[in-house]
Amino acid sequence: MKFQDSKIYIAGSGGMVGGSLVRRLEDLNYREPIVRSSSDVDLRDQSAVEKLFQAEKPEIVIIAAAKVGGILANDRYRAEFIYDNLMIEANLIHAAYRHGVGKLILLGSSCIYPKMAMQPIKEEYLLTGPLESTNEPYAIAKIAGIKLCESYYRQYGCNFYSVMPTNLYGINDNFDLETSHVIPALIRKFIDAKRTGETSVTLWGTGTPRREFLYVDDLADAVIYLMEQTESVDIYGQGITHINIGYGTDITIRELAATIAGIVGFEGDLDFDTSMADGTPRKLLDVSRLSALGWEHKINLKDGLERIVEWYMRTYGQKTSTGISQ
Ligand code: GFB
Repeated sequence: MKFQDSKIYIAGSGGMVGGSLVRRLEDLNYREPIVRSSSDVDLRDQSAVEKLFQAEKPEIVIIAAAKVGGILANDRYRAEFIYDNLMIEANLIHAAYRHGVGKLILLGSSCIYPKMAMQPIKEEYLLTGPLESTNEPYAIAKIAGIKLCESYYRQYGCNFYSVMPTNLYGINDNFDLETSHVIPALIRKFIDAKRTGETSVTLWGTGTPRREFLYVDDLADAVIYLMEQTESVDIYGQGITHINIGYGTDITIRELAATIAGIVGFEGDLDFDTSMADGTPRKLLDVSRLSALGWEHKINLKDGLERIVEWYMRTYGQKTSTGISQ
């Protein structure tokens, strides 16, 4: 592989996605990547980022660093979601340009697309309609990131581009019930209910929204695959600004809940708190571009969920529910 000896900087290596990228490079016998914890380098601070690039001189940068969370966190911490993400992207992309980085890949999110986009969602649907309001600040920051990469390519010829993963799940996810995404929340709720003998579990919204879920190790595999073979000219040359990374099929939140309840062995009822937001009714990515490049997911949803339930029990099994927060 042509990049095996390159100096690759994984920004956000302390998170679920960044950690998985580091493990994937290790599996492929890559040179040890450059990593920094968020307490060592605050990526919102331009001078700190500049110092990091001066010291490490990365040849490739993958941006997995971001302020992320589920539907409630996005809605409640709107200022943090837009400010932190804009600063992280702008600082890293500008430093990569100034220091002559040979390739940069920015990770975004499927929430960049219009709320009522046609399904499955093609890359070219970006900026064709209004966004879902609960995550508009986060989506605007990620769209700005896409446009930063595109603009640095068009003005300076930088080999920078973006990839848009669908909803992700995996080990080291955030299991805090207020700020997490739906999969870790449901795993924790069903395990806690089983443990305490509760007869029902409350979900947010109506249970009818449809979501597509990809295991984080598949995402990491796809990103490294693209890094090895795709240049920015390939992306922009197709008249698009980014490439979707998805699972290919979606399910309703009610079906997801039934699957997780089955894995955990919870046999009680599902209640729906309809005062909580549903968010986008559906966001299934069109992955035909990625498929044409020869990549498909390997871990099916049921197997992935079983792995996470098993990991959660091993990691938090002995603790009370109040002992788990992030
Ligand atoms: O995963 P989630 O928080 O994010 O919620 P989004 C997905 C769906 O699950 C929504 C429902 O319809 C929620 O109402 N849901 C049901 C729950 N019960 C729960 C629960 O206990 N916790 C949570 N969190 N949801 C986020 C965006 O949207 O997805 C971000 O806000 C980002 O910007 C991310 O794109 C991937 O899929 O709705």
